[in-house]
Amino acid sequence: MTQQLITDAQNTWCPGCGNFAIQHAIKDVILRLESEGIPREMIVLVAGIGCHAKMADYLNINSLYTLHGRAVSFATGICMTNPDLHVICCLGDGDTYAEGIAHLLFAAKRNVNMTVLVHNNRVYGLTGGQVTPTSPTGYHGKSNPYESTEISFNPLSLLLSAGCSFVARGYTQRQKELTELIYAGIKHSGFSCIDILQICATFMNKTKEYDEQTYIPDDHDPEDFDAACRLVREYPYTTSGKIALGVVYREKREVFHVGTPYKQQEYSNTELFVRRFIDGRR
Ligand SMILES: Cc1ncc(C[n+]2csc(CCOP(=O)(O)OP(=O)(O)O)c2C)c(N)n1
Ligand code: SF4
Ligand SMILES: [Mg+2]
Repeated sequence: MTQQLITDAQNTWCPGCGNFAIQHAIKDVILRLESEGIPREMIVLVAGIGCHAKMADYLNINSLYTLHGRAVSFATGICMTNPDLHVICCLGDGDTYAEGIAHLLFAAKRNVNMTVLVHNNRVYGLTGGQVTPTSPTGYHGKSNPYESTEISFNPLSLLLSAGCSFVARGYTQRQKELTELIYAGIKHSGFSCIDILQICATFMNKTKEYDEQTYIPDDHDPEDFDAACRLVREYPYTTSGKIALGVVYREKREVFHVGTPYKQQEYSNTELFVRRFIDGRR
Protein backbone atom coordinates (compact mmCIF):
# COMPACT_ATOMS: atom_id res chain seq x y z
CA MET A 1 0.00 0.00 0.00
CA THR A 2 2.79 2.42 0.98
CA GLN A 3 4.78 1.68 -2.14
CA GLN A 4 1.78 2.29 -4.33
CA LEU A 5 1.56 5.87 -3.10
CA ILE A 6 5.06 6.73 -4.28
CA THR A 7 5.07 6.46 -8.06
CA ASP A 8 7.92 4.94 -10.04
CA ALA A 9 8.40 8.14 -12.06
CA GLN A 10 12.06 9.08 -12.27
CA ASN A 11 12.77 11.43 -9.38
CA THR A 12 14.86 14.47 -10.34
CA TRP A 13 14.99 16.28 -6.99
CA CYS A 14 18.58 16.91 -5.88
CA PRO A 15 19.99 14.62 -3.18
CA GLY A 16 19.23 16.17 0.22
CA CYS A 17 16.25 18.21 -1.07
CA GLY A 18 13.61 18.87 1.58
CA ASN A 19 10.87 17.96 -0.87
CA PHE A 20 11.48 14.29 -0.02
CA ALA A 21 10.45 14.92 3.58
CA ILE A 22 7.27 16.66 2.47
CA GLN A 23 6.49 13.84 0.05
CA HIS A 24 6.80 11.23 2.78
CA ALA A 25 4.85 13.32 5.26
CA ILE A 26 1.95 13.62 2.77
CA LYS A 27 2.15 9.90 2.06
CA ASP A 28 1.89 9.09 5.77
CA VAL A 29 -1.06 11.44 6.17
CA ILE A 30 -2.88 9.83 3.24
CA LEU A 31 -2.34 6.39 4.77
CA ARG A 32 -3.69 7.69 8.07
CA LEU A 33 -6.74 9.18 6.38
CA GLU A 34 -7.33 5.89 4.58
CA SER A 35 -7.20 4.04 7.90
CA GLU A 36 -9.96 6.41 9.06
CA GLY A 37 -12.12 5.57 6.07
CA ILE A 38 -11.22 8.43 3.72
CA PRO A 39 -10.15 6.80 0.42
CA ARG A 40 -7.35 8.39 -1.57
CA GLU A 41 -9.81 8.95 -4.41
CA MET A 42 -11.33 11.70 -2.25
CA ILE A 43 -8.03 13.57 -2.13
CA VAL A 44 -6.84 15.94 -4.87
CA LEU A 45 -3.35 17.35 -5.09
CA VAL A 46 -3.04 20.68 -6.87
CA ALA A 47 0.50 21.70 -7.76
CA GLY A 48 2.01 24.95 -8.94
CA ILE A 49 5.07 25.09 -11.19
CA GLY A 50 8.52 24.52 -9.75
CA CYS A 51 10.59 21.80 -8.05
CA HIS A 52 7.83 21.38 -5.44
CA ALA A 53 5.24 20.75 -8.17
CA LYS A 54 6.84 17.48 -9.18
CA MET A 55 4.92 16.11 -6.20
CA ALA A 56 2.08 15.70 -8.70
CA ASP A 57 4.21 13.15 -10.57
CA TYR A 58 5.68 11.48 -7.53
CA LEU A 59 2.53 10.77 -5.51
CA ASN A 60 0.01 8.35 -6.86
CA ILE A 61 -3.17 10.31 -6.19
CA ASN A 62 -5.49 12.47 -8.28
CA SER A 63 -3.43 15.52 -9.12
CA LEU A 64 -2.95 18.34 -11.56
CA TYR A 65 -0.24 20.76 -12.51
CA THR A 66 -1.59 24.25 -12.85
CA LEU A 67 -0.10 27.62 -13.83
CA HIS A 68 2.68 29.25 -11.85
CA GLY A 69 0.98 31.41 -9.19
CA ARG A 70 -2.58 30.32 -10.03
CA ALA A 71 -2.90 26.99 -8.23
CA VAL A 72 -5.13 28.38 -5.48
CA SER A 73 -7.65 29.52 -8.10
CA PHE A 74 -7.79 26.04 -9.62
CA ALA A 75 -8.13 24.58 -6.13
CA THR A 76 -10.97 26.98 -5.32
CA GLY A 77 -12.84 25.76 -8.38
CA ILE A 78 -12.42 22.15 -7.27
CA CYS A 79 -13.59 22.95 -3.74
CA MET A 80 -16.69 24.70 -5.02
CA THR A 81 -17.58 22.03 -7.55
CA ASN A 82 -17.19 19.10 -5.18
CA PRO A 83 -17.00 20.15 -1.51
CA ASP A 84 -16.60 16.51 -0.43
CA LEU A 85 -13.06 16.37 -1.79
CA HIS A 86 -10.00 17.05 0.35
CA VAL A 87 -7.88 19.50 -1.61
CA ILE A 88 -4.16 19.80 -0.88
CA CYS A 89 -2.03 22.37 -2.70
CA CYS A 90 1.72 21.86 -3.00
CA LEU A 91 3.07 25.28 -3.87
CA GLY A 92 6.40 27.07 -4.00
CA ASP A 93 7.29 30.24 -2.15
CA GLY A 94 7.84 31.99 -5.47
CA ASP A 95 4.57 30.57 -6.72
CA THR A 96 2.54 31.60 -3.69
CA TYR A 97 4.15 34.68 -2.19
CA ALA A 98 4.99 36.43 -5.50
CA GLU A 99 2.72 35.88 -8.50
CA GLY A 100 0.10 34.04 -6.48
CA ILE A 101 -0.07 36.29 -3.44
CA ALA A 102 -3.47 37.81 -4.24
CA HIS A 103 -5.03 34.37 -4.75
CA LEU A 104 -3.56 33.14 -1.46
CA LEU A 105 -4.82 36.08 0.59
CA PHE A 106 -8.30 36.07 -0.93
CA ALA A 107 -8.72 32.32 -0.43
CA ALA A 108 -7.68 32.86 3.20
CA LYS A 109 -10.13 35.74 3.55
CA ARG A 110 -12.93 33.63 2.09
CA ASN A 111 -11.99 30.58 4.15
CA VAL A 112 -12.06 28.23 1.15
CA ASN A 113 -11.78 24.66 2.37
CA MET A 114 -8.30 23.63 1.24
CA THR A 115 -4.86 22.95 2.70
CA VAL A 116 -1.98 24.92 1.24
CA LEU A 117 1.54 23.58 1.80
CA VAL A 118 4.10 26.18 0.88
CA HIS A 119 7.45 24.53 0.11
CA ASN A 120 9.30 27.60 1.30
CA ASN A 121 12.88 27.03 0.17
CA ARG A 122 13.23 30.79 -0.18
CA VAL A 123 14.41 30.69 -3.79
CA TYR A 124 13.01 30.06 -7.24
CA GLY A 125 14.52 26.57 -7.24
CA LEU A 126 13.56 25.14 -10.60
CA THR A 127 14.78 28.14 -12.56
CA GLY A 128 18.16 28.35 -10.85
CA GLY A 129 18.00 30.06 -7.46
CA GLN A 130 16.61 33.54 -8.07
CA VAL A 131 15.31 35.81 -5.28
CA THR A 132 11.77 35.24 -4.00
CA PRO A 133 9.72 37.34 -1.57
CA THR A 134 11.08 35.30 1.35
CA SER A 135 14.74 35.17 0.31
CA PRO A 136 16.88 36.54 3.14
CA THR A 137 18.30 40.05 2.86
CA GLY A 138 21.81 39.79 1.48
CA TYR A 139 21.08 36.75 -0.69
CA HIS A 140 23.00 36.87 -3.95
CA GLY A 141 20.82 34.99 -6.41
CA LYS A 142 21.05 34.67 -10.16
CA SER A 143 18.52 37.43 -10.82
CA ASN A 144 20.46 40.14 -8.95
CA PRO A 145 23.99 41.23 -9.80
CA TYR A 146 24.57 42.28 -6.18
CA GLU A 147 23.34 41.05 -2.83
CA SER A 148 19.65 41.63 -2.28
CA THR A 149 18.89 44.68 -0.14
CA GLU A 150 15.19 43.89 0.11
CA ILE A 151 13.52 42.79 3.31
CA SER A 152 11.49 39.56 3.24
CA PHE A 153 7.78 39.18 3.45
CA ASN A 154 6.69 37.61 6.70
CA PRO A 155 4.16 35.20 5.18
CA LEU A 156 2.64 34.22 8.51
CA SER A 157 1.91 37.86 9.37
CA LEU A 158 0.32 38.32 5.96
CA LEU A 159 -1.86 35.25 6.44
CA LEU A 160 -2.97 36.34 9.89
CA SER A 161 -3.87 39.79 8.56
CA ALA A 162 -5.85 38.23 5.70
CA GLY A 163 -8.00 36.23 8.13
CA CYS A 164 -6.48 32.79 7.58
CA SER A 165 -8.27 30.42 9.93
CA PHE A 166 -5.34 27.97 10.31
CA VAL A 167 -1.76 29.20 10.19
CA ALA A 168 1.19 26.92 10.89
CA ARG A 169 4.91 26.54 10.28
CA GLY A 170 6.81 23.29 9.74
CA TYR A 171 10.37 22.32 8.92
CA THR A 172 11.49 19.53 6.62
CA GLN A 173 14.11 18.27 9.07
CA ARG A 174 11.33 17.67 11.63
CA GLN A 175 9.27 15.28 9.59
CA LYS A 176 7.24 13.75 12.42
CA GLU A 177 5.97 17.16 13.53
CA LEU A 178 5.46 18.16 9.90
CA THR A 179 3.29 15.10 9.31
CA GLU A 180 1.13 16.02 12.32
CA LEU A 181 0.77 19.58 11.02
CA ILE A 182 -0.34 18.44 7.57
CA TYR A 183 -2.84 16.06 9.14
CA ALA A 184 -4.19 18.84 11.39
CA GLY A 185 -4.41 21.21 8.40
CA ILE A 186 -6.46 18.72 6.39
CA LYS A 187 -8.73 18.06 9.36
CA HIS A 188 -9.29 21.80 9.78
CA SER A 189 -12.55 23.02 8.36
CA GLY A 190 -11.69 25.97 6.11
CA PHE A 191 -8.48 27.44 4.75
CA SER A 192 -5.31 26.04 6.27
CA CYS A 193 -1.84 27.16 5.30
CA ILE A 194 1.41 25.61 6.46
CA ASP A 195 4.58 27.49 5.63
CA ILE A 196 7.19 24.76 5.44
CA LEU A 197 10.82 25.76 5.87
CA GLN A 198 12.19 23.54 3.13
CA ILE A 199 15.86 22.85 2.67
CA CYS A 200 17.03 23.55 -0.87
CA ALA A 201 20.25 21.57 -0.90
CA THR A 202 21.51 23.32 -4.02
CA PHE A 203 20.69 27.02 -3.63
CA MET A 204 19.61 27.69 -0.03
CA ASN A 205 20.85 25.15 2.46
CA LYS A 206 19.85 26.66 5.79
CA THR A 207 19.96 23.40 7.73
CA LYS A 208 22.39 24.65 10.39
CA GLU A 209 20.48 27.88 10.99
CA TYR A 210 17.09 26.19 11.15
CA ASP A 211 18.36 23.32 13.30
CA GLU A 212 19.72 25.82 15.80
CA GLN A 213 16.87 28.31 15.75
CA THR A 214 13.65 26.32 15.40
CA TYR A 215 11.74 25.35 18.51
CA ILE A 216 8.26 24.25 19.50
CA PRO A 217 6.72 26.63 22.06
CA ASP A 218 5.18 24.78 24.98
CA ASP A 219 2.94 27.57 26.22
CA HIS A 220 1.44 29.02 23.05
CA ASP A 221 -2.35 29.15 22.78
CA PRO A 222 -3.20 28.90 19.03
CA GLU A 223 -6.65 30.32 19.67
CA ASP A 224 -5.20 33.59 20.94
CA PHE A 225 -4.88 35.89 17.90
CA ASP A 226 -2.74 38.50 19.66
CA ALA A 227 -0.36 35.82 20.92
CA ALA A 228 -0.15 34.44 17.36
CA CYS A 229 0.75 37.90 16.01
CA ARG A 230 3.45 38.26 18.63
CA LEU A 231 4.84 34.78 17.93
CA VAL A 232 5.21 35.30 14.17
CA ARG A 233 6.98 38.62 14.74
CA GLU A 234 9.83 36.73 16.48
CA TYR A 235 11.09 35.67 13.08
CA PRO A 236 10.50 38.18 10.26
CA TYR A 237 12.44 35.97 7.75
CA THR A 238 14.94 38.82 7.30
CA THR A 239 17.03 38.68 10.42
CA SER A 240 17.89 35.56 12.33
CA GLY A 241 16.11 34.75 15.53
CA LYS A 242 14.00 32.14 17.26
CA ILE A 243 11.72 30.33 14.81
CA ALA A 244 8.57 28.86 16.32
CA LEU A 245 7.15 25.71 14.71
CA GLY A 246 3.66 24.27 15.04
CA VAL A 247 0.14 25.64 14.82
CA VAL A 248 0.37 29.39 15.26
CA TYR A 249 -3.29 30.21 14.97
CA ARG A 250 -6.60 28.46 14.44
CA GLU A 251 -10.21 29.51 14.63
CA LYS A 252 -13.59 28.09 13.69
CA ARG A 253 -15.21 30.11 10.94
CA GLU A 254 -17.85 29.54 8.32
CA VAL A 255 -16.43 27.82 5.25
CA PHE A 256 -16.79 29.55 1.89
CA HIS A 257 -19.56 28.20 -0.31
CA VAL A 258 -20.71 25.52 2.12
CA GLY A 259 -22.27 28.19 4.34
CA THR A 260 -24.52 31.09 3.41
CA PRO A 261 -25.16 32.67 1.02
CA TYR A 262 -24.12 29.78 -1.22
CA LYS A 263 -25.84 26.60 -0.25
CA GLN A 264 -24.20 23.41 -1.37
CA GLN A 265 -27.61 22.06 -2.36
CA GLU A 266 -28.11 24.91 -4.80
CA TYR A 267 -24.70 24.39 -6.39
CA SER A 268 -25.49 20.80 -7.20
CA ASN A 269 -28.65 21.95 -8.96
CA THR A 270 -27.18 23.71 -12.00
CA GLU A 271 -30.48 25.06 -13.27
CA LEU A 272 -31.35 26.63 -9.94
CA PHE A 273 -27.82 28.02 -9.63
CA VAL A 274 -27.90 29.69 -13.07
CA ARG A 275 -31.42 30.98 -12.41
CA ARG A 276 -30.16 32.71 -9.25
CA PHE A 277 -27.47 34.48 -11.25
CA ILE A 278 -29.97 35.61 -13.89
CA ASP A 279 -32.44 36.77 -11.26
CA GLY A 280 -29.68 38.61 -9.45
CA ARG A 281 -28.90 40.65 -12.57
CA ARG A 282 -32.40 41.95 -13.09
C1 LIG B 1 3.50 32.68 -15.21
C2 LIG B 1 4.87 32.12 -15.08
N1 LIG B 1 5.85 32.90 -14.57
C3 LIG B 1 7.10 32.40 -14.44
C4 LIG B 1 7.37 31.10 -14.81
C5 LIG B 1 8.78 30.58 -14.71
N2 LIG B 1 8.97 29.72 -13.58
C6 LIG B 1 8.75 28.40 -13.63
S1 LIG B 1 9.18 27.60 -12.22
C7 LIG B 1 9.64 29.05 -11.53
C8 LIG B 1 10.25 29.09 -10.15
C9 LIG B 1 9.44 28.41 -9.14
O1 LIG B 1 9.88 28.79 -7.85
P1 LIG B 1 9.04 28.38 -6.62
O2 LIG B 1 7.62 28.67 -6.84
O3 LIG B 1 9.65 28.96 -5.40
O4 LIG B 1 9.21 26.79 -6.64
P2 LIG B 1 10.52 25.90 -6.39
O5 LIG B 1 11.08 25.58 -7.74
O6 LIG B 1 11.45 26.67 -5.54
O7 LIG B 1 9.98 24.67 -5.70
C10 LIG B 1 9.46 30.13 -12.38
C11 LIG B 1 9.79 31.53 -12.07
C12 LIG B 1 6.31 30.33 -15.31
N3 LIG B 1 6.49 29.04 -15.65
N4 LIG B 1 5.08 30.85 -15.44
S1 SF4 C 1 17.01 22.95 -6.72
FE1 SF4 C 1 16.60 22.93 -4.51
S2 SF4 C 1 14.37 22.67 -4.33
FE2 SF4 C 1 14.95 22.11 -6.44
S3 SF4 C 1 15.23 19.87 -6.36
FE3 SF4 C 1 17.24 20.83 -6.02
S4 SF4 C 1 17.43 20.97 -3.79
FE4 SF4 C 1 15.28 20.64 -4.25
MG1 LIG D 1 10.93 28.09 -4.00
